[in-house]
Amino acid sequence: MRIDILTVVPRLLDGPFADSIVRRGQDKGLVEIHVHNIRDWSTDKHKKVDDVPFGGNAGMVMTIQPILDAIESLKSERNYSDVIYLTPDGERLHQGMVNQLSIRGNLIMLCGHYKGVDQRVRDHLITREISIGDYVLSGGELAAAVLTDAIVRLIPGVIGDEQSALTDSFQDGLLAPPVYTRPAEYNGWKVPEILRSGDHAAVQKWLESEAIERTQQRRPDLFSEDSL
Ligand code: 6GU
Repeated sequence: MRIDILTVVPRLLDGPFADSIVRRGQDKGLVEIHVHNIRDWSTDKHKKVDDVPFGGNAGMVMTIQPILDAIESLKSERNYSDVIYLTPDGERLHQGMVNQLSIRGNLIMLCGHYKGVDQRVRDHLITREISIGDYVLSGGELAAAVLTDAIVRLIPGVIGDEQSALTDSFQDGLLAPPVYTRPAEYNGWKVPEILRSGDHAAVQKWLESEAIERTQQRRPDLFSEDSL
């Protein structure tokens, strides 16, 4: 899979893909992540990428030209299954959407900045609009990083068996159960006896009931329909 991210602040994305699991996915050749500066496509003599809004409200709006040219140039090189616009008024991201996106083809992610992009970009070029939650970020870049991370870790081969994405919180509609490691007792704090019993079936049963209890306590909404 290939993910192309279009932004006016590419430096915001220097960090998130350079380490850990997303780095491993790239090193293994399972995903390519390319961050592009929208300004590089601007035909304006000052490389402008924004302008004042029609109607006269405050703030600046990202113009069509560099975005259209960037998307067209990417599309002329390969196929993309979606052109995603990261925006707080998009569909709120959940694990089910991430699962879907991880088994589709290449993706373009457009990061909004300022007051966002000209509506005609959204009408004619964007196939999907995604928000990562009900709060406002300064731009779509951190949201694109979140979405990319969530997708990449699901690409087969990126995560080893030892970390299994299937046991993540949300993947089975439940929050993950608590985890413990050695030592079995520290500072007087003990690991639950059942985990040290060696009874694999009993351990699995306990973990499942802990996951259910944790979900009931913290996120009862996950038990209602359409939450995944
Ligand atoms: Cl995708 N963009 C911005 N600017 N703010 C957000 C968001 C996206 N998702 C949640 N808040």
